[in-house]
Amino acid sequence: MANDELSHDRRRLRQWLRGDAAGFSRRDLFKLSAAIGAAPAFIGATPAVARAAAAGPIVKPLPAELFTVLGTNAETRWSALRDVGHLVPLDRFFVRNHTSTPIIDPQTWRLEVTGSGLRGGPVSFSLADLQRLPSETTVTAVECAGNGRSYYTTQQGQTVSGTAWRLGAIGVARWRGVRLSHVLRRAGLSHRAVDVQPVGLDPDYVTGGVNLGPVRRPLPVRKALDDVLLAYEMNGEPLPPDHGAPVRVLVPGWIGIASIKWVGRIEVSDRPLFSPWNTQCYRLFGEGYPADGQPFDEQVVKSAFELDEGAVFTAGRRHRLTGRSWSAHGPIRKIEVSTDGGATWRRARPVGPGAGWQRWALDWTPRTEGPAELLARATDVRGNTQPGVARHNTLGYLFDAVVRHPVQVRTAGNS
Ligand SMILES: Nc1nc2c(c(=O)[nH]1)N[C@H]1C(S)=C(S)[C@@H](COP(=O)(O)O)O[C@H]1N2
Ligand SMILES: [Mo]
Repeated sequence: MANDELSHDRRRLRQWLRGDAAGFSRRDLFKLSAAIGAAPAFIGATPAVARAAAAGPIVKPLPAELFTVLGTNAETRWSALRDVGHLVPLDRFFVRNHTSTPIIDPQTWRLEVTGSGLRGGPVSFSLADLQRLPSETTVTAVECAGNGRSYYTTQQGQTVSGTAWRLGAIGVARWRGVRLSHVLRRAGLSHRAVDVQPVGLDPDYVTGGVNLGPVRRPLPVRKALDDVLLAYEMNGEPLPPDHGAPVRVLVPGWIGIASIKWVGRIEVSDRPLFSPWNTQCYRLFGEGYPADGQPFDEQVVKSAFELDEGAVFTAGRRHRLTGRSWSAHGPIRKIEVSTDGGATWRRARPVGPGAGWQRWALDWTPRTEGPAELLARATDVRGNTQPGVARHNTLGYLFDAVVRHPVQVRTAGNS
């Protein structure tokens, strides 16, 4: 599967280099780099939905005990996931916004499916139309490709650009919606379709004075027809504004940018599609990577403790360490934890189900006072494990190395 995706991306790249692609051409990219301004191809039709600007980039409250705010984004504090169960409650699910959360009227919202990959003309669906179709429920993670990015710098001394996430740019929820395959078939999907590109209704993303247009990223038709949902419910509630209300795309196992929020249009094409989100960003650039960047879609293996950095423990007392590990390539088979900076390792005990991620626990009785480092290393059923060092790329994606989590041990009475 991973190799199929890679060869699809490579094929798409070759076609793009030949200029044989729709949506975002190499010339467009050139124009962009020259900062001449927005090419007409970036500007989508203004959707006929009621939309009001939100007060800030994020609508829900962002209390400091639940979130760390990073620009237009908010990362979940791992200490806020202790004792909350398998799913991340909506009040603490991380938010990654390129611009700001739009407020969309679900009554007038429509999804337009359009493009050369349909047998006929555009087809539009209301929310009620989608809710009448058979629904499906899945427990799945959404994780930003840049989750853990800051550790390239703090742990490996490397320069990267982008939001300096620690490990809180992931959440697991129960999503309910309709299969994208269902909607595409109803819209008259042609056998000639190759790419499917959902487009967000949030404001255009402008960076460095250049308008990149609405947030969008193509999926190969095979993935679109596989396990992708158009989700309208999250943990049994209507999708909240910050997470894509009324409807978002949910692409299991793939980097968060694939899961387009506030989807208003889906372009289905008989030619490969391109957007800035699969050409300039969300590719691996740097030493050992091709000059045009290596495409990637799937997530890697990671682990985190349900603790703040610098958490304090009492020497001589037994503490329960808890955390979570996850992989896009299958269930977690083994979690090893070190409480002595990596010198010795013990197996942690899995807790609860393994959908989206695996919770785990192990007891620790620290003996000596002073700073300590906790490490967790997961291995999935396919044998993918976390290395000591993540392979550097300039945009800081896919940090999979074991994170060294600093804590303090104090003697009783001194805490
Ligand atoms: N329309 C739109 N969709 C989007 C984004 C965005 O800014 N606009 N951000 C993407 C990124 S980079 C991530 S990681 C996920 C985050 O989903 P969440 O905010 O629900 O946690 O949404 C993706 N979908
Ligand atoms: Mo992301």
